[in-house]
Amino acid sequence: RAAMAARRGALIALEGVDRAGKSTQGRRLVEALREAGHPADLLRFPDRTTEIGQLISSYLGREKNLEDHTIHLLFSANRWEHVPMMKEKLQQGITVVVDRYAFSGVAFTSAKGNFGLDWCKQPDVGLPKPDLILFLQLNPEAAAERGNFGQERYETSSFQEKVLQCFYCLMEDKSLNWKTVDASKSIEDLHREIKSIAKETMQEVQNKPLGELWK
Ligand code: Z5A
Ligand code: MG
Repeated sequence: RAAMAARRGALIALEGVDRAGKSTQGRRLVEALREAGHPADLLRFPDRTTEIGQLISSYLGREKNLEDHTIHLLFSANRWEHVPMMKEKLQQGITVVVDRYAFSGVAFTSAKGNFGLDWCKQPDVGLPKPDLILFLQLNPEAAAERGNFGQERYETSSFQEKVLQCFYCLMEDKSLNWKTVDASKSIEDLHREIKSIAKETMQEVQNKPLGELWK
């Protein structure tokens, strides 16, 4: 009997504006999948623990100034440095949940103005393509109820509004599987919705090859 092809894990990205609940939902999703017997791992971008990540972290914390192209490329490099490990996990059947991904990369840089969308996308072309991108939609008023902005770079309402418009541009790309969810719901209700969409996606893609982003 021919061996059954190994089933791969799904790559699921969480995106959305500041305080939408990406990190909360990422943790909950991975916990729930594991409890249900599906191997799953969480990755967070930026990953501030690597050398590149430490540079990014000091930029975000305003301890360090970096030229705009430079920081864009560092965010991208911070994703690329995880690609071999991500591919290995996916091939082993582990579902990988990423808390922010290339879409944040493009949206935040292009919100600065003077950057073409194509230039912003280029460094991330060829990254593992998410099988699902969950966009956690939250209006600024609801986000404000979750506390004030932090002290990091980019954490102002005028900049976040520009970022949101850039996300909308990226969502027009129908070759990607965007799903918008209402992030104003309770943590628990949103979790249930996200878990159900994630499980559906995992089923759908388990025998399909992993794609390459924007290629
Ligand atoms: N950035 C970039 O420029 N280029 C790139 O390539 C990448 C990122 C990858 C740091 O990101 C910055 O880097 C970010 C984008 C830029 N700049 N900004 N803004 P980060 O991911 O490290 O940022 P963060 O500190 O994790 O914040 P966040 O992502 O904006 O928050 P979140 O993960 O979406 O939300 P949360 O931490 O889960 O929840 C926020 C609060 O709301 C917390 O108190 C929760 O308990 C509460 N919460 C969560 N869900 C709910 C619901 N459903 N109801 C009520 N309250 C809730
Ligand atoms: Mg977060």
